[in-house]
Amino acid sequence: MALLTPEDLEDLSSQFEESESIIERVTGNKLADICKELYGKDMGSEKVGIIPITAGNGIISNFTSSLLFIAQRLGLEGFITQHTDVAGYYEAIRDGADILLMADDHLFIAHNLRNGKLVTNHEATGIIYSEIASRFKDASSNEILVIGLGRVGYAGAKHLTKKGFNVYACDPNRDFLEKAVHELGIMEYCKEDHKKFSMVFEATPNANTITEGMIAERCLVSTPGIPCGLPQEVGRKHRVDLVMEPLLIGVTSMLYSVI
Ligand code: 2YC
Ligand code: MG
Repeated sequence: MALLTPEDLEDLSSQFEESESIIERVTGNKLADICKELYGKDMGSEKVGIIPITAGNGIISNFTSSLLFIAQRLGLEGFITQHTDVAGYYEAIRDGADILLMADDHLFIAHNLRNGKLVTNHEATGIIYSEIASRFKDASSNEILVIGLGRVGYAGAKHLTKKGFNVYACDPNRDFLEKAVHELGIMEYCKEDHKKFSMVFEATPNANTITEGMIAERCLVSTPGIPCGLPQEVGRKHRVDLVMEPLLIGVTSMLYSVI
């Protein structure tokens, strides 16, 4: 999994606000309203404890401060523990946290200590980005393309099949593809079919995974992926709408899913 860099998290608040306005323009819905409908409930007065974790590649500067920014923006009280790791975990619980947020290099989780709900970033990110793609106002059919069937892509493809969309997908890893075809009943996307899509959910750690042949006249690309899967010239030439933000859309989905 590609680890975020401090550069990725620079002026994250404006990246997030810009993404919010694009989401509202192309779906007609605010991100918060999409999450309320998706998870069926609204934010309460939960207190969020954010614990820096030094394991593996260690602290990513701006990571925990970015989480505090989004918690407070959602109207929640939040704090970053003075201590890291286990001492931080103890401090968060001692100081009354209801929801814990912490990430090492393998997993980023939200855990609600009051109702026991636990979610991973990759599940919540896959669900919200695929949901955004599926709500494209100018979609020409209910066929949607999923590029990348790793943890994030698979979670999105599963969400879309449950919603009854005609899901086509591709991934250079045949095992990932066969697993998703077998378990989710999705269809393999073959470029020879020249099928074009107005809704694309891209979840790969690779750049330029989207080609002109894939996209319909009007198209929305929704992707948490860094680097961007949509080549700039393709995006410009075909006036493709792009929802792409490295962290906070996924964290918003995490918090709504555990309240
Ligand atoms: O600062 C800290 O507490 C670090 N232990 C945080 C490590 C986060 C590692 N995960 C990532 O960089 C991201 C995830 C947020 C989603 C994809 N990669
Ligand atoms: Mg990508």
